[in-house]
Amino acid sequence: MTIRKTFPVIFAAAALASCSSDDAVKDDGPSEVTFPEDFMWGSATAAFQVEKGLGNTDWGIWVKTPGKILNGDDPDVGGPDALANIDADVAVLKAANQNTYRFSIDWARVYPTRDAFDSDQPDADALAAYDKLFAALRAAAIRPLVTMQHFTLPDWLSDPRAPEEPQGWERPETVPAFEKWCQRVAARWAGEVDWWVTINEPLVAPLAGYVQGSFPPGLVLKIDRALEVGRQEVLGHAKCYDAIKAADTIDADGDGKASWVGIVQHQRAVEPELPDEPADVAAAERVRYLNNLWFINAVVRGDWDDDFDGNLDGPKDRKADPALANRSDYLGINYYSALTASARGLVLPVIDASIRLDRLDTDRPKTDFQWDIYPEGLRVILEEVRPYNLPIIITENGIADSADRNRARYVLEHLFQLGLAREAGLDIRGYMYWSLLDNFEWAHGYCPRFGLHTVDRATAARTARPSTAVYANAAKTNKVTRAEIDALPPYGDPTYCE
Ligand code: IFM
Repeated sequence: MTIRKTFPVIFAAAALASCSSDDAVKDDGPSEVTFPEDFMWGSATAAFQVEKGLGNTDWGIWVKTPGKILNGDDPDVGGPDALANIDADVAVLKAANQNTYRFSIDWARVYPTRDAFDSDQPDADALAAYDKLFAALRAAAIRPLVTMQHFTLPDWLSDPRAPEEPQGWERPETVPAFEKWCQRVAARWAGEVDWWVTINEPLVAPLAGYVQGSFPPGLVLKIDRALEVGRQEVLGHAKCYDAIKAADTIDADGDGKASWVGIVQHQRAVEPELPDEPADVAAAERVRYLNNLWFINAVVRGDWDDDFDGNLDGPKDRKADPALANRSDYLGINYYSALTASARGLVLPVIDASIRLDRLDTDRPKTDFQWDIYPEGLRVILEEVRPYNLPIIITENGIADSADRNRARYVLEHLFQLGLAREAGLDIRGYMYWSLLDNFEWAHGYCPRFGLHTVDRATAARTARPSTAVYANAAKTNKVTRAEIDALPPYGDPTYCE
């Protein structure tokens, strides 16, 4: 596979979108932004990051493999143990004025073995635990936003001990099995849930798992396999969408629609490492297309760019495929930061660029995770998705900040940009802070602290960090003012997490 050296039209459109929003964010703008009464204010978690006892997943195997997780951290030791602390979590959500909770239901917890899945014998304890969570949320009038797959897969579909064999989404049985999983979850909890996510960040797992090697199956620079994972996830998403639509016919929240089903993408504000270097500018356009637009084009427009080259003229490409198009009722956007792309360094095949996510050579303040703090970038990536004309939920946005020194400013500045985006006509329905709790940050273990709440490693007690009150006030008043932001201390040095 080769990537075109010319500048395809599809890239050019994205570049225009980001330029115009760049101008907009430089405006002095209003002194406050407001949000509607029915705005979804919430925070997010994912099963493997906050639950215990998921050793029967690919990640469960991965974390037991020496050297894979920073400091040898283990989600079964000293984590939030969320299913044993449901009341505590719902109480802290409520105390922070949140009306929405995004979490995932873990496939391997509900169906611990292939036999259990094939014979549709779900684990009774797992069902009871999730039933209890739904009941507690309902009692607190907190809307669930449920993710069907957040990185982990059952070990009977994905086994990192055999990385040379096809794993997870590469296996032919995974897409049909995922379709069944979605159908069963949606049927069981149709009366509780209206807002669904199919797959969390479908392009992060293949990049980390097949290019970078930090996620299972732990391969490095296996680009063709990574791209195949991305393709299969598009197919899996579309099948899951249809399955949920058929299974969830109950309008649980009375808004006139039984289900809202969306994809969640991890979008970065993509920038050339050297803005005056045309090859870097072209590299940034390719990365922007591949990371931010390729998947959405497939599931919203049905445009299947099989060879990832930015055009639909390849032998396997398809335009407006009815089996893929219109499969996202809203766009779930996870936004944290920028990335830089360059035509130098470790240039990845097909992508034809090298990519840097952390320690960027910019003047921006950094988080404990070495990511740039770049609130204006939120508008940049929101403008990129304006052409899809869909409702948007910020399904994740947050900061690793163990000292809680920068979190309040980070949240309010991002909310301000979100408010500006609403005023500029984008249909933004909600904001989920990542994360409700300090939790297991994948290969980085417990080191990065994203939580609104700390979790005592011995007792699992939750304690709100001071910044939680700032977020809670925005949720209560549906408003963020410049004066509030100006009253906060400037960004301070992070406590790097290594
Ligand atoms: O913790 C992750 C989450 O699982 C997916 N989105 C990014 C977060 C922070 O890295």
